[in-house]
Amino acid sequence: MLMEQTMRWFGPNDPVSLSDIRQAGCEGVVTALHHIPVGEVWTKEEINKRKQLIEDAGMTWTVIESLPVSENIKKQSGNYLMHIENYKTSLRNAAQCGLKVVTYNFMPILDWMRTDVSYAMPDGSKALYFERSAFIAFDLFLLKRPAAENDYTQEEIKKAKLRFDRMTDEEEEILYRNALLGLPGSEERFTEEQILSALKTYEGIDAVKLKEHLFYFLQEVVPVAEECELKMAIHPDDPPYPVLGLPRIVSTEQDAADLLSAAPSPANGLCFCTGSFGVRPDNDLVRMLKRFGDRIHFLHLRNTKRDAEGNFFEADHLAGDTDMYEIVKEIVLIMKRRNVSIPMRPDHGHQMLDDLKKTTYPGYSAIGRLRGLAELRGLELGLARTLA
Ligand code: DNO
Repeated sequence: MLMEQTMRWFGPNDPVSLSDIRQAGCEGVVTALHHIPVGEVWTKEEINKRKQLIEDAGMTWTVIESLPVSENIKKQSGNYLMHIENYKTSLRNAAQCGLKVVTYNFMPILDWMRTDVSYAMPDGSKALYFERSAFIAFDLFLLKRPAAENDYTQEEIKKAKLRFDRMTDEEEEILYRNALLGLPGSEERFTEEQILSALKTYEGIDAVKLKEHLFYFLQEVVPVAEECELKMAIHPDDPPYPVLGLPRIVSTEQDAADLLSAAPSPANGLCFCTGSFGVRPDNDLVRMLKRFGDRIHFLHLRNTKRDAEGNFFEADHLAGDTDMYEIVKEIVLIMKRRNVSIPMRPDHGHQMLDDLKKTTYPGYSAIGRLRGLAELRGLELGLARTLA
């Protein structure tokens, strides 16, 4: 039994077509109804429309990425109880349409964050990059977040200042745009005012409080997921530590253990993203796979390369700090033990070849992901045969 191979598809506006994804060798796509405002119900009609498009292209849709959790639920503010009820209704609707896995995250305000979305690799392709000094420069000198300097050392601030002073106006503009890119799948970019006022609404919500809110959410929705045979799969924080003074609570092995035991049901599981967890040297991914294997319902396979300063770039899928051989080996063993095929997607990819001339969602051009998928597929097949 092999992993179910999928790619993310952002829907009919995605410049990467369903036919492209099928030609990459995927059996399915993972997608979301990005046009439905966060907090509202996904109706069966809308879900089925999307499902039909995918099936007409010869593939299946089993994983949602993402059914987003509203800011009100994360903060327990405003109409959050109604949003939780809506979430349950969306889960029931998704299950009735035949979907199996629901990916989501609990990162406040921002999803993933990079400072450069076209970082030149030595081979001429382009990667996503997080440069710590540039990020601190953004926070202190572009966003000008109040009291931001308390989050950094004097040394870091000095370096960020030097970095900032050397930036051209154009570089500042690009950094600003990258950092405020917003959520993948939306064209929406936050303005400076929007971010600063959103940040203010998190005053008083620290990591302990945010965890309480996550656990409450899980205790509400997991029984519904269980009853309709859906699996919830939380995506870790990216990068896996606090940013812009916001708490982040799905970054470490301990975080994962805490949230899994807050609602101890097989329906409460993880989207195991090797790229996100792998940025922290204190996360031992193989150990985490061994420990949480029964609760992993979706896999994002990706690699990063970090340095001592806290910078990291997205490496080739089989290179970087994460030993992909050991990871895939562990996954093969988990699937064998559980007798299931876990859906995976090659997460992100370099912009390369013809894609260098195209505009796609950062990280989601076709050819780089196809390369990642092809390499991972070969690795898995070899391991599965050997371990059979
Ligand atoms: C980034 C993605 C994440 C992920 C969400 C899940 O490329 O892996 O944006 O989709 O965090 O909710």
